[in-house]
Amino acid sequence: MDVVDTRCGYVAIVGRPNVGKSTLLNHLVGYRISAIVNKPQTTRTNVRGIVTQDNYQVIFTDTPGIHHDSKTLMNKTLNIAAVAALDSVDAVVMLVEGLKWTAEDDLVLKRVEHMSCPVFLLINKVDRIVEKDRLFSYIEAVKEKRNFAEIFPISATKGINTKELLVKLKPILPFSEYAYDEDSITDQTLRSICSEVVREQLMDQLHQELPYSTAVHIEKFEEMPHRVDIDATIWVGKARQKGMVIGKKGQTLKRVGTTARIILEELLEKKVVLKTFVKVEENWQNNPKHLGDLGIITR
Ligand SMILES: Nc1nc2c(ncn2[C@@H]2O[C@H](COP(=O)(O)OP(=O)(O)OP(=O)(O)O)[C@@H](O)[C@H]2O)c(=O)[nH]1
Ligand SMILES: [Mg+2]
Repeated sequence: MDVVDTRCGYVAIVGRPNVGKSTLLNHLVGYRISAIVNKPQTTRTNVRGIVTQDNYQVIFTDTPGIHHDSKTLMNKTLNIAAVAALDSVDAVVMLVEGLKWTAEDDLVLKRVEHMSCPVFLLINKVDRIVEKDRLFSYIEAVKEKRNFAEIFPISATKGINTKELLVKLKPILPFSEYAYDEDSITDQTLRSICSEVVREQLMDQLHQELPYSTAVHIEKFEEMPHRVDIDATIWVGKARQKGMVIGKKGQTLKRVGTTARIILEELLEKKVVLKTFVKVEENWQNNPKHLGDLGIITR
C-alpha cells in the first residue's frame, strides 16, 4: 500500500451573523471569494475556500450566520445550509465577536453540541479591544461553555493569530490525497463570485430592509482575450424598491456598478464591461424556483 504523506481535511466555519466568518475565509485563502458586508445575513450559501501549503490541504466552508429569525423560506434555508455544513467535517471553527456572547451564540453552540470532532472557539475582532484584561476574563468565561479544543483570540481583518489557526488545524487533518488541485482556491464559479461582488456592493450602499430583499443573477458572462462582458440582473421584492436601487438620477446603481466593476477588474485581471438591470419579483424569498436559480437552494 502506498503511504500518503499529505494531509487533507474539511473544516466548517460557523457563527451567528456578522461575526466575521467570510472575512476569515477570504483572509485564509488570500482571495475575495465570499461577500463581506457590515450587515447580518450577508452569506447565503456555503462557500468553500481551499488552503494548500506545506504538505496539507484544508477545505474551509464559510456558512450563512445561524440566527433565530426564520420568517421566510430564505431564512430557513440559510440556517439549514449552515447546519448541513457540519456534516462529516474534521473540525469546526466557531466564531464569536469579542467581548460579546449573545443568545444567537448559544444557538450556534447548540448546533455543535453533539459534534465529536474538535471544536475551536475563535474570538474575533480583538483589534477593537482596548482593555486586554477584559479579554482574559472573557476567555475564562467562555471556557465554561463547552470543552473547546482550542480557544484563541484572532483578528480576521488584521490577520492576528490566523497563521496559528492553520498550525493547530494541521495535526487534526487525516492523512489523505488532496481533494482539490494544489492551486484551487474555491468551489465557486467565476459567475457566482461576480454575482456576490455586485450583491456585496448593493448591500453596502442600500439601507434598512432593502439589502435583504435583493438578489443578483448573472445573465451573461462572456470572456474574451482582453475583456469580460457581464450582464447582472438585480432582483427586488417590491416595485417601489426598484426606484431605491436605482436612486436619484440613477446615482445609487451607478455607484454600485462602478465599485463592483473596479473590484471585478482586479479579480479577473481584465477590463470589465458590467451592465446592470433591475427587475421586480414579488416575494422572491419565498419562491423555491427563484431561490434555486440563485443557488440559495439546490434542486
Ligand atoms: N474590526 C474588525 N472588524 C471585522 C473583523 N472581521 C470582520 N470584521 C467586520 O465585520 C463585518 C462582518 O463581516 P463578515 O465577514 O461579512 O461577517 P459574517 O460572519 O460572514 O456575516 P454573515 O455572512 O452575515 O453571517 C464586516 O464589516 C467586517 O469588515 C476583525 O477582525 N476586526
Ligand atoms: Mg458571511
